[in-house]
Amino acid sequence: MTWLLLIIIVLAVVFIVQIGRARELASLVRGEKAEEFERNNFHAGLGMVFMISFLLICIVSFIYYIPYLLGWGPNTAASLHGPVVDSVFNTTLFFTSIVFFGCQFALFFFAWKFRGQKGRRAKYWAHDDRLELIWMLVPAIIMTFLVVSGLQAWNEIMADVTPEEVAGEDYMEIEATGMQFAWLLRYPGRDQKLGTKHFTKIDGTNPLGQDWTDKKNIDDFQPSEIVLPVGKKVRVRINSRDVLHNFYLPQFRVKMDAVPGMPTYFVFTPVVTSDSMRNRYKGYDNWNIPDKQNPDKKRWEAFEYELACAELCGRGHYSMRRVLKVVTAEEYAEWFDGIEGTSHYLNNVRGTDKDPFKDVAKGELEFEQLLAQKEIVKAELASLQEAMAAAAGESLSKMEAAETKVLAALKIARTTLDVAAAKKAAADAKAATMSVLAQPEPIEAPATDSVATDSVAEEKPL
Ligand SMILES: [Cu+2]
Repeated sequence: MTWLLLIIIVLAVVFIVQIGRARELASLVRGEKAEEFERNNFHAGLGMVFMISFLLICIVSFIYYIPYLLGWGPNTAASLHGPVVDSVFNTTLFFTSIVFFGCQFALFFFAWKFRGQKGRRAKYWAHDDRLELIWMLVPAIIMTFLVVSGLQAWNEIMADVTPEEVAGEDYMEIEATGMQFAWLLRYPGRDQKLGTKHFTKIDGTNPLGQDWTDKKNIDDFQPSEIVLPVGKKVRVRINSRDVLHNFYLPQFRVKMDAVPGMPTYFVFTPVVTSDSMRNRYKGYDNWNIPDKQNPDKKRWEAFEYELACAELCGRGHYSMRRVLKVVTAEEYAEWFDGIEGTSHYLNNVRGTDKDPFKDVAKGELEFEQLLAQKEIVKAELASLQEAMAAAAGESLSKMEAAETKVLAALKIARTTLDVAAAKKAAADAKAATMSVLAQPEPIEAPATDSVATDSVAEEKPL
């Protein structure tokens, strides 16, 4: 049955083709061009219809996708240099759009206008100096403008930090190392200095090849996500352990290859916190649908900035994703406080055969002492706050004054590299809490009626 159908179809096709040929021959014999001219009219008209609908689809789809396009709708840049990148893109888009629409129009319009018609003959034109001048000069001027403004933007965006700028004060430095298939992140710790490393030192417990004899490595930690304080300039050192990867932060317009054996960098300043970005997306329909990974939440609620790999680096390329959070300076200090104790050295190397400071008793290393002093200040703060929650009235203001002192001590304990300063801060914190807690002053009862009657009622039996 199938065979029979197939044969019928083949025969039908052959039949149609033969008829077409016969008609062509017939019209040739009769010398009639009329039919050809009619076909020309029809096809030229179809071309015009196609052009108009194609250009309309281009415009409509552009408008439809605006909420998804970087640089448009809610996706304006979240970094300081981002608007420069966007403006270069948009300027280029402006000129290429003119060329695109002009070319498409000319292509179909000329095919229609100069279609073969009865009595029309082609005109021979050797060349036209004026025309050639125009089509050489106009693109040359536009290209020069695009290249020069692009170069200016490039120099502005790719500028490194200057030697006068101090790490930790004017900017912070972090490190991202690409490998198949993950990003290894490293923060410099409270000394703000990334320790040295060498690829020959890479092993099971030392994924980055850090040199443990370098004390700058002791407080370096490796978080699973990037957290950055808003408004702070960040310099990212970008490395690769194996093949080409690419450090890509789309919302920040940051994109740089990670090249094995050749460190690269990118300096940028995040200016929109994750929370503000979520608020921005809240107003858009395409962000108000359930999130794919987290169906209980809307897309805008589940939004996090992401670090992606933008270099097709192998089978697991898609999994090279890390969350990036931009937070306020206070939130950053809290996060840093909680995570600095996860120092890779302290948790994986300290006390093992690979530890060059094995002989130093545990707890005696400078960094360990600093962490311990910080814990003392935090404990003082906790007890003070606990007492404040219970107290009321006049003593509260005294406690608040003490709290301010302890918070100042905490700031020192969190950031200092000086054990003596940390010890002094801890002592100050202790003294401040003691002054309030050790000799509890008569806490005046709040002047509410119920409490007043209660105390009177209690006193009566005595
Ligand atoms: Cu990759």
